[in-house]
Amino acid sequence: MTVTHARGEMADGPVDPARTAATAGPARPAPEVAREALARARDHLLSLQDEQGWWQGELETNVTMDAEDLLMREFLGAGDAGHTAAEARWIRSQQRADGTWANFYGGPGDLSTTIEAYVALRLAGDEPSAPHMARAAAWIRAQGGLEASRVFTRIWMAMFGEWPWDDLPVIPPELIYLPAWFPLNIYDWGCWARQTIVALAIVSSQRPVRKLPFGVPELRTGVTPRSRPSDPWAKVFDRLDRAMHAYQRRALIGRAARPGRAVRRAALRRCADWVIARQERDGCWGGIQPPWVYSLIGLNLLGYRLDHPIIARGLAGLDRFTVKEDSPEGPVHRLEACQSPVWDTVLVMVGLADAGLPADHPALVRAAGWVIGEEMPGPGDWQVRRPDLAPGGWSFEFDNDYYPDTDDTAEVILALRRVTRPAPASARPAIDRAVRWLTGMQSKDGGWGAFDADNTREIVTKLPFCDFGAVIDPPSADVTAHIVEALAAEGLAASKAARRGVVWLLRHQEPDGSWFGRWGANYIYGTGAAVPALIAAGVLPSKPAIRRAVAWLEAHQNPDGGWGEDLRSYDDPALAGRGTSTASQTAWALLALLAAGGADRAVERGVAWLAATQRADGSWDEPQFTGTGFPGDFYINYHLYRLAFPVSALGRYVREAPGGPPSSGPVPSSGHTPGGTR
Ligand code: R04
Repeated sequence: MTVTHARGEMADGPVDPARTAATAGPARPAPEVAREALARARDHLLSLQDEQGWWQGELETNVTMDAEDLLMREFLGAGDAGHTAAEARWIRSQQRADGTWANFYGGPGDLSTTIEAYVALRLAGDEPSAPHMARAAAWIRAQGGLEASRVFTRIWMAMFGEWPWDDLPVIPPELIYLPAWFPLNIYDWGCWARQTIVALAIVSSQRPVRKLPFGVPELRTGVTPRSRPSDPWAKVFDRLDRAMHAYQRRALIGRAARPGRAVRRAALRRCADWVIARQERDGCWGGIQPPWVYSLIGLNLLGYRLDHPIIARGLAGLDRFTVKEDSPEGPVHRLEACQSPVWDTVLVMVGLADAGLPADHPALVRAAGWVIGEEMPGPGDWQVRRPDLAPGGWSFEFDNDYYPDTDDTAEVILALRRVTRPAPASARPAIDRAVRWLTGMQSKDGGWGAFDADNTREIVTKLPFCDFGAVIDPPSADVTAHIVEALAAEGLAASKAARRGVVWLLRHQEPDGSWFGRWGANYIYGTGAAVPALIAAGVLPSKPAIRRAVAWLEAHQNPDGGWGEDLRSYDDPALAGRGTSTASQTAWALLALLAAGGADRAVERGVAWLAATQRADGSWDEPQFTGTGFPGDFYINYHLYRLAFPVSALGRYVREAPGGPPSSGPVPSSGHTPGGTR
């Protein structure tokens, strides 16, 4: 790893690593404390850059990733004793005293996660009589058992003969034939759900059963809790599902020649071709674990053996998503649900530029060169809704070429703009393509979804197999804000697209003055995105919408000076804006307050919290998850959030504080106002 510390260009010179931030003491003037904290964090970030120019923090989620990896390997016969033991060590290490596993740090036990972890540990050899297993099983039964778990968990159990396929919703492969204008066609699904459902349609149509060497009757209660759906559409689909079961029995199952079989066979071929066409260079599907795992299983069931290049590449790719560590008990493996190099790199670039790194700093130039090489040339699934739009965007991961997203693309624009001297020759045309693509991806209502335009058909959410996670990709405040901010930075605040985005944001402000956070936790993330964007787009700081947002942030500042928001706020409105202070959430609140102005005391207390809680190495501890995959169901701890966002916030603070910008002396200015947001 080459670390590009250009010492002469650093604002405050080297930092004594032995000196902890806490010794700075509260009596020191805030700007000076902030400058020191910023220098430490900036240097730490610089030390983490890969030689190729990118940054990537671990993307931590929950043990269903590891459990399903073990289950998949058992199903495919692709297990390896050492890997199994290492992954089981990780799963065991995450169990809590009450026997449960949670979906996020400090969260409540989750039934489906605990069931999957339990079965995976049994696969690894843990006996049901072991105290940690007995505790888990007792808790599972008390929560309603396997019968009360999500559809995905029961599909896994059906694959091992521990749950009847007849008691699962049918996912008909014939869905692939529905034209893109017809309700419930696969392009009505969010792209992550689309890829998962097509693969699962293959799997569930085969109704495979590969027996485990043991049973798990201890996880059953014998009571089926499924109450009749109350929503009228859910009722319709419930009846349709029963009809589908009857059709499958009569038209498809059994040895005699049956009507429908030829159609089914053709549908499966078409699903398989659709899946195969979307495998990435690195062997993944969509850069995320669920479609990856189910695509491998589905294709295997259709006859693709483990040594077929598609399957072999898929399994090898999973290995590159496995974090490997040593422990006193032996190696520990855990699987990342996804990797975030593009997202992390551009957030860090913005942070470092905010911290005063000059626009021609080697770290930024190298990062920009790498980012430009990651532009997606097309084609992609987004073209189904925008067939006439030219490609030009970025995705989140190393390899996810069919699914560029608008959120990453907006942040890429904001990052590349901060690297101007010497401008990589290809930056300008890439930024121009990105602006055109983003403009074309705007949804009808003026907002932006993450991966698709107008992906808003609510009816999809009523299907019986959609009991987990978001399944559509409608416009959200955080994504819309990032795009408005990027358009404004490009001088396009007066464009029709940006103005409609601003109107969308103003219309979607919550009654209490905050904005909802779809991809980050939660109202602090949404508000931290919306306020800087609105100010950048020319909304006056004195406008009521901005003052109400500032008042909301001030009212939710913790007594310690930081901000935090528990992920349970997605389900419990009383927890909106409330929770233990974290570095990333404190930074989001500060970014909004700094953009809006007029909250000096709150800003100083927030900055003091960041300085006082900083580690000696310049980073922050942040076990709390502040990233959102699916509100209510799936959460992410992005390990670089704790650094990238505080560096932005401290950098923008220092730039305006008495004593001037963070970089002094012969450092060329970036040519932009702080953060590009003023
Ligand atoms: C931070 C916002 C950036 N921007 C792009 C988002 C990229 C990551 O999106 C996803 C990540 C995911 N993980 N796991 C899933 C997932 C989906 C995403 C997932 C998918 C299906 C099922 C369970 C989990 F869209 Br079922 C890490 C917005």
